[in-house]
Amino acid sequence: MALQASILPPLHIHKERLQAKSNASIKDATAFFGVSLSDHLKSDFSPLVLKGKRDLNQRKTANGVRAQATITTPAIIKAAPEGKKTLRKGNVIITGASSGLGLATAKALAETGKWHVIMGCRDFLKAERAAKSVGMSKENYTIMHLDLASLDSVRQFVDNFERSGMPLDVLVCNAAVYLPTAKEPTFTAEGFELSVGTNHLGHFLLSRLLLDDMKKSDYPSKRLIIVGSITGNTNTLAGNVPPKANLGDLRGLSGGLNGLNSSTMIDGGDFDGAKAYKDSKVCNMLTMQEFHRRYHEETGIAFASLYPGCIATTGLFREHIPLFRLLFPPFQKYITKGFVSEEEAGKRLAQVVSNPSLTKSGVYWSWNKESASFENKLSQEASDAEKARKVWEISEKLVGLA
Ligand code: LMG
Ligand code: NDP
Ligand code: PMR
Repeated sequence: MALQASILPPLHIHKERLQAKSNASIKDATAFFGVSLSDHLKSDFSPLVLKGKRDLNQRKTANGVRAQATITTPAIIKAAPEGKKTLRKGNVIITGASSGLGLATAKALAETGKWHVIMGCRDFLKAERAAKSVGMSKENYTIMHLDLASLDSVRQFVDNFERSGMPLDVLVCNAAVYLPTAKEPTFTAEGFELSVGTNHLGHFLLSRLLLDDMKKSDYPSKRLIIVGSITGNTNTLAGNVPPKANLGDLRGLSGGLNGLNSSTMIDGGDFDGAKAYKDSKVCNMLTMQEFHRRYHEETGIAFASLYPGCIATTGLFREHIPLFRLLFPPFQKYITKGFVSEEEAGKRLAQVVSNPSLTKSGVYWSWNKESASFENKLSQEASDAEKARKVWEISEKLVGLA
């Protein structure tokens, strides 16, 4: 055991992890980093990580933005003795990692030293500054340009990622826009209403295209995570604050949400920015479950969604009126008590990425007052399998996959 201890990195079991363990069932109490300790001991561990550098500076993205990305590729090292595989860093793509939850998660994962974070962001400079501001060190992240409001950009991102040669182990669909005060709809490059177009359709194409990359990865615990929310779930108080999420019979989605020959809203109603956001979160949670039904058995990938808590201080509320931005954090802190800091929420999402006790697929994770994770129940609409299938089929037509 002395030898084992000397060749293994130290185990950092955080408070939340311990609490999570008390709640969720775990197979191996000593497991860490997505690999059970017993598996880990079977493989040779090398602290060396080979790095291949490729400069993708000046690659032109589809929407005309010159994306700069210096790719640092953590190689898969095959250890010489007995040709056994050596544990390598995990590679995780996080969309919208330039602020809020995405940034806090990137930071939490990067500082473990066990993850290389690919930050999929629409604003390269902002992302670079954000990574620096939270003290992420260069070898732990790569920024790649991604504008989810453009399907060409999504395809270009996937192309760039594949050219980098990095394996893909975990994908986190986190980015979102929320336009509660918009009187008129705005649109993505392809003409979809912006909230559903970005939050759902952009991620839908991204995750479908990256699924093949994930299938190829040899990582022991592969996960595809789509961030959901309480406000899309009408089985909660928060989900009953008007306007409520409701996808109706999907007539607007079928029509392409373009406001020309169809409504901009999924249910065919009049434009409402707050409702469009909540509807998009329902689509996120339905998509996760449909992925699970279609691909979990075949690929072993764990598909999950989560509500990380109310992170009332993030950029999500940037379009809201100043009075709301002033009152919302104290309201959540002292009245609903649903408030969580960006740091705490980042640790929660990082658990869903890497905690060995959160490997169950098809699950919507939440955390209780003691910050322990539990499997939460989705609303009737957000767990409607027939609706999930329809949203999937319509979405694949809209993004050009079918
Ligand atoms: C929709 O309205 C809009 O229609 C839509 O366009 C979009 O903007 C969307 O989600 C965004 O909102 C939602 C609607 C819900 O409006 C509100 O939520 C507005 C806030 C209503 C609160 C009224 C009180 C305001 C007085 C402020 C005084 C502050 C004092 C409190 C101090 C707190 C800090 C210590 O509206 C409803 O459904 C109303 C239902 C009412 C439920 C009452 C529950 C009581 C909770 C306690 C109230 C605390 C108010 C804090 C306000 C924070 C949010 C601004
Ligand atoms: P932020 O606004 O801080 O973060 C959203 C991120 O998405 C930003 O990095 C933003 O980029 C990025 N983004 C927006 N549009 C695009 C686009 N077209 N292409 C690429 N990236 C884009 O909000 P949060 O951190 O709060 O939100 C993160 C997730 O958490 C969302 O999915 C949200 O629904 C969810 N959530 C948030 C809760 C909360 O209380 N805040 C509660 C429950 C769920 P940029 O920095 O360039 O603007
Ligand atoms: Mg809500 C337990 C009560 C609870 C929780 C956990 C949230 C979360 N909210 C709760 C209650 C209430 N909210 C009540 C009683 C009200 C009426 C005063 C209320 C209002 C409210 C507004 C206006 N809440 C909001 C808004 C927003 O604009 C936010 C939103 O809906 O964005 C889509 C929001 C939120 N409340 C939350 C959370 C997590 C949000 C952010 C939404 C999200 O990220 O999905």
